[in-house]
Amino acid sequence: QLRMHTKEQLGVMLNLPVDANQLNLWSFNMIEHSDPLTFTVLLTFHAHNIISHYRIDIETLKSFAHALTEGYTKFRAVYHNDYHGADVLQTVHCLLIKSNLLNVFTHTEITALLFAAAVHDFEHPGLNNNYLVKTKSDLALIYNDFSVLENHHSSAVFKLLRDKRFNIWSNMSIDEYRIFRSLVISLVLATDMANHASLIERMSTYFFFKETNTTTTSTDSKTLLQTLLHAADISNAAKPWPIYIQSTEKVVEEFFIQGDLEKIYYDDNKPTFDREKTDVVQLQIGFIAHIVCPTFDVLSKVLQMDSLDHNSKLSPITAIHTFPWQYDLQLNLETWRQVAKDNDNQRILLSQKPLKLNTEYLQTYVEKA
Ligand code: 8BR
Ligand code: ZN
Ligand code: ZN
Repeated sequence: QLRMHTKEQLGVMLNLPVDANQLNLWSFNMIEHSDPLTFTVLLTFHAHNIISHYRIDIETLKSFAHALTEGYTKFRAVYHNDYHGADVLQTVHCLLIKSNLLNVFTHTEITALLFAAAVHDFEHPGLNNNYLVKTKSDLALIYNDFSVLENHHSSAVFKLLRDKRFNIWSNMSIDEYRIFRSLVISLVLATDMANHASLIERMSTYFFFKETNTTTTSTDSKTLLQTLLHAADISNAAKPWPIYIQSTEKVVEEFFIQGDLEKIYYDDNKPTFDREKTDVVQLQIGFIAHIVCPTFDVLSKVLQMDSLDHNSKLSPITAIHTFPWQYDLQLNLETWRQVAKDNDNQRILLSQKPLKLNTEYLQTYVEKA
């Protein structure tokens, strides 16, 4: 395979603010860097041989990253912006290199996964599907209320690729492009949180068959790719506390802006998230316990299982080293539970209006842990 530049050369040549090794870290904090999509797309695509394999012109790739950034920042969403897109891309890259999954997927599948991660929230308006449906928005009408945002993210990015200036896949064969496009669409659509339960269920059914030896098939690769992207999408709760808490402040503020709009413009006395009433501590405990933990549990299980199939068994020490997210996830959940027990301080935390998390106060719990 033709490799145009070594890792070091690409970073230096393009004068990128981050080097490839930094992106291999689970604890990499995207918020600390500006123009995050450009360096993350360039470095991760290069690391997985995508630039050389598809003979992507670097200027076209930079133009694409730029156009992607414009779409992600179009509505000035507090959380669902270019940082989130770049963060999910970097996290998917991290999950791939820290597991044995690189040998499991085809190069087309890896390319589709990384591309889907980069584009999965393109042109996000900072309002959720529920809001778009109940306000009878144009988007909801176009997509008949079905995964409105996710349909739009995927559709809009493929429209962008129609423009020669941004078409990074011009050298992909027609047959490969058909497979690639179908995979990207199904990956982006699977990021709709409404699909969480069915995705976990599909993964669990696979384990049941595997454990009872009623099948010899290996994991359905599309389901596994969807789980990886879904996990990366909610991974900030499984990152070291300072990263997680910064993201949470942004997610929650985006929810509250939606709540404000619901109250002001739609006279809705039951807004989705009311900044006066929402208990952020309980919201996060619920989010971690019911969404994030089951997702990462199923993922850890499959990583251990697939490494059994394709490699020798991992020792317990290797497993801890390989899966840093389990440790951070448990610690973050435990921290919120400590905060929830502390009534006086919780009152202080929740009495601030407009509600903001008191990061310094919360930090004391991490230090105690
Ligand atoms: P999307 O990025 O695809 O929108 O998925 C993330 C969703 O998970 C949020 O829209 C929200 O519903 C939920 N969530 C909550 Br609650 N807390 C979150 C957090 N700390 N980080 C990320 N998502 C969170
Ligand atoms: Zn999304
Ligand atoms: Zn997302």
